[in-house]
Amino acid sequence: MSRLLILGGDGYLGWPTALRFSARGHEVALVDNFNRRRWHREHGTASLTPIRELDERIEAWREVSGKQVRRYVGAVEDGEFLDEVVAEVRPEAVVHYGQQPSAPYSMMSRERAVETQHTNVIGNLNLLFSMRDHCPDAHLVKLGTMGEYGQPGIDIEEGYIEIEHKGRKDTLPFPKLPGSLYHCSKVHDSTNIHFACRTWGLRATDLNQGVVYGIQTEETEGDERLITRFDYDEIFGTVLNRFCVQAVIGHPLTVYGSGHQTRGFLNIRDTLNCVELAVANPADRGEFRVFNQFTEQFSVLELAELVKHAASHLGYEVTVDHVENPRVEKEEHYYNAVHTKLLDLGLQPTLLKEELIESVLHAVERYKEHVIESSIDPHTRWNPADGAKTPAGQA
Ligand code: USQ
Repeated sequence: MSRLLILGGDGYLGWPTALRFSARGHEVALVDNFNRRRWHREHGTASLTPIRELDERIEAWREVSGKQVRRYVGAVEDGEFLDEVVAEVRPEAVVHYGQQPSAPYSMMSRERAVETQHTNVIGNLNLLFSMRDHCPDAHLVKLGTMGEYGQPGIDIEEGYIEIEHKGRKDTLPFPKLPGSLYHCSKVHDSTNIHFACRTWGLRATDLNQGVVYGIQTEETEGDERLITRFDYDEIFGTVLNRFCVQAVIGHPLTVYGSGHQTRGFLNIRDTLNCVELAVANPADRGEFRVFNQFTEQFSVLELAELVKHAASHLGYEVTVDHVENPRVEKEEHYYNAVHTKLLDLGLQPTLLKEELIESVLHAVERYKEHVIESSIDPHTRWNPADGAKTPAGQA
């Protein structure tokens, strides 16, 4: 049993992660300032699933499991607040999800871009100082993103690449080509964490996670009061979750552009398994370790076809639309990302089989009357001046 601090513990992944560690007998404390709930209120969107207030969730978990989870309400950007929490909890591991996680949100306006980078970069920096000062031996498990690498024309390695240049060789951080100002914030975080490991001897694992899908985890499925949020709007919904909602309500699937964009994907259950593996196998003092956290690669169009097929077995007639791509991103590109380090630690991937899509579709059916259809179509453009045109050399 160890003491664990989870930042962003009210979120899509943070809440089920907290339950997982609590179920395994760890002493869990959460931090959240409910920004995510606020952002949805401001945009007139909401989780499809009826999520309870944090205190109600914690109380429900106590009833169900007999376990107590502590919570601290405050912002990670508030360095004094975070410092007090870290000093009080003295965690052996910190799992950091407490960030603005949406690429479209970061591209909406200057204000949203600044907010994203402030929340993410300053929050992470505050955490590094607090860990240095109060728990320098603790292990930081930070949620990074596969999107830090972008889509280079070479294989993507796990964090580092051996480079030979003018007759000399070195192993250096893998080059980054982030695709949004949100993804840029994660690159800045990685640089700062790496620096803190080299300079102060902290230990950290950056989990460069792909696109997550799914609703239920082992701990949440028993009691509806424990369910996690599930977003499908153009800002916070990720692509497969969006397609499942669209299929159920009869909205054409919104494939952006050709749909040949390829990404790494993983089930929410595997997010929890990966974080557990990282915590159970900490990095060494001074080590900045990077794991590529996804289990399968798909193009967006392949996903649309998979959802269409699974939904047709449940009696839904689904159409696939190629909408003008609101993002500036490569649609035709090479993509081959190494992801063996978590498998080496024992990860058993949950693969995207038809039954799995059907189970998400069934969960969506249950709450479909909550869907706010006007929040589905994409309005946030990466480059408003150019409309949705792709710049030369990017297509
Ligand atoms: N896409 C569509 N149609 C949609 C929504 C998205 O074609 O209706 C496409 C996008 O153009 C993009 C791909 O699907 O090419 C993925 O988009 P997404 O919105 O599912 O995911 P993304 O913006 O990349 O961000 C999400 C999470 C973020 C995480 C990232 C991992 O919101 O927190 O870091 O996935 S990764 O994509 O590997 O960078």
